[in-house]
Amino acid sequence: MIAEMNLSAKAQYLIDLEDKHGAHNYHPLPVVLEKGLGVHVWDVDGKQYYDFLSAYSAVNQGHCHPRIIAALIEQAKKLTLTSRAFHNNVLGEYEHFITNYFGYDKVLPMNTGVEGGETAIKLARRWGYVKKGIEDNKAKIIFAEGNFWGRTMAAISSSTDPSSFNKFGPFMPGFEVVPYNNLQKLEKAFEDKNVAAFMVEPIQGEAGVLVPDYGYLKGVKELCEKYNVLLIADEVQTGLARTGKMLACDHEGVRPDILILGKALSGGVLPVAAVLCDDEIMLNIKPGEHGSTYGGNPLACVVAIEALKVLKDENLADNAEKLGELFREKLRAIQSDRITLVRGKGLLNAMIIKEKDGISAWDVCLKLAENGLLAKPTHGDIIRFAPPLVITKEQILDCASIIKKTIESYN
Ligand code: IF1
Repeated sequence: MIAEMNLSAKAQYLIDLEDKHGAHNYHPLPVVLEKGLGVHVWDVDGKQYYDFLSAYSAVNQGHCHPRIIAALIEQAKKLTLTSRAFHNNVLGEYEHFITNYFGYDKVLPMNTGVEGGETAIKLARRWGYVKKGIEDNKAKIIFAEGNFWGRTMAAISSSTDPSSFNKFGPFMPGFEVVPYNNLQKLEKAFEDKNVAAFMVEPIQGEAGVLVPDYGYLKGVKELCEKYNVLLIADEVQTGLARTGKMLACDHEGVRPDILILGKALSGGVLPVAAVLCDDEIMLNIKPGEHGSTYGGNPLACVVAIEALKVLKDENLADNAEKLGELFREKLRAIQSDRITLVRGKGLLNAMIIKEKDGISAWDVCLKLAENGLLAKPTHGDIIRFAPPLVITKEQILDCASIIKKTIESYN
């Protein structure tokens, strides 16, 4: 076993404060961060790290991107929140901008990713009743095994991970789960006339960066068309250039009926989420039937416009595509029987670590942190590697060599 990291008194004090006064719903690495810029973060003792989590892909544009922060500060001095009881002078511009950017008729602004998911399901159910003619209260939403879309009661009701749903029941009815990456089982489920939508991550993040077979998404879309079922793409984690295209669905040229975005929509500055779809679906929800106090607030609107502009202006999708290839190539070249698999797309990657001599993925992450690279283990044996997309070739090579050095130190 590797000993826990040596912590300064300051870091230990801050960790103890969280432990004493905060809920125990997380088990973070023992690192206390106080500053971030681009691909780097610094801890309270001044140690610099590469951030290979990017706040679960929320900081695709890099920490504290100067353009995004400038937009935030300028707007913060003028107007931050009106609620939707009144109009404001940025909401319309944002709605125009984002619908153009992604090619949908309308957007419904929310805050967190999970609210985006809830919104998408409400839209799909409403469409099911009003347009598809499903009998009231009979609508079904299909999900894929291993799905993750947040922590609300509805989100955990579709979950197949006991640590998400155990002892939180009773659960939301009208949800059904099929295996991921399996078109036959999906078609079987679609034969039920009450199915309104299939909600799916184009690459499953929380499940451990599970990339489906090429052709799966196209097949899903075809089945959706054949059975008049809406395709809801949860691109909260995979979208916004992370996987090497603006959307992960773009890899197969698939246009979802409902698109959910979150995380990097603000570049990590504040919670901003959005649900996009065409009028045929969106306009079935009328005034007073859905909303949010903060959804579409002026601060969020200007931040999101800037965050989206940065993605294109800095060619972050192309960078993710190119450097992702290079990164996986370097990881696959590491000589170690501890690594059982390297997979991913763009800069959303995972490495599976076989536990050996008591060294687990957690221990590897502690050692990586010591060596200046932050990554978080998941499901015991998977390490996710997802740096900000502003990373350079030189930096990604440096990081690959840190990972190599760390893993080979156990040989
Ligand atoms: C936590 C993982 C990532 C998501 C997809 C919606 C949401 C998420 C595909 C909800 C959120 C998170 C939330 C965070 C950990 C995390 C995560 F480790 F679980 F797998 F990103 F990789 N759809 N993902 O991945 O978005 O409401 O949180 O804004 O601790 O719950 P949110």
